[in-house]
Amino acid sequence: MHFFFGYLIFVPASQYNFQPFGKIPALEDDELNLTLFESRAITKYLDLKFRGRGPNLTRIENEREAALVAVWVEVESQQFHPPVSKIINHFFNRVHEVPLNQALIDENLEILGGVLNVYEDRLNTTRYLACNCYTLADLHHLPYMYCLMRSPYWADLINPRPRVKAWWEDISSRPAFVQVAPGMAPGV
Ligand SMILES: N[C@@H](CCC(=O)N[C@@H](CS)C(=O)NCC(=O)O)C(=O)O
Repeated sequence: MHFFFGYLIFVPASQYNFQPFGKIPALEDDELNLTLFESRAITKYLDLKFRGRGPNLTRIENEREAALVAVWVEVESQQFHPPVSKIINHFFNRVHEVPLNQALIDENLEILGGVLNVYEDRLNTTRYLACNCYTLADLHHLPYMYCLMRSPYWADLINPRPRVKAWWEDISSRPAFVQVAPGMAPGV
């Protein structure tokens, strides 16, 4: 199995042919002669492939929980990802000397604050976003949350929301994430 994940600032993903849109990540599974792209589809596949060998991240055996995982996976993709990616990607573009657009950052910080208010309420009823178990819905937040938390300004979005903060501390201290995190983001 090969996992392709480049370092964007130095090597544009479009220089590779890992996936048809010239982006990363992509995954090749030789065993099944299968090439996958779209990160959320890849994580779902890995959960299926390694079923029984780690935590069950889709809660597939439990109809109710599996349905809630699907909901909160969508929430990450449709509500959290658009504003947070605009902020973080703008920062990365600045490495290429794109001038700072403070209005864009402020506008998206406000949208993101609204999303995190919903999370704060949700985490009052369940330990994790979908249910009381860690699932893909939580895992999908790790990369961009990690970038946010490395900035003293953007971490202020998380710290005043006690349940979101506790959730972040929980999911980011899982051994698998602790292992990969240091390679994830250049100094934000
Ligand atoms: N929806 C896709 C997004 C893929 C994507 O935009 N990847 C970014 C990195 S997070 C990328 O390859 N950027 C490099 C580029 O656009 O050249 C996924 O989740 O895999």
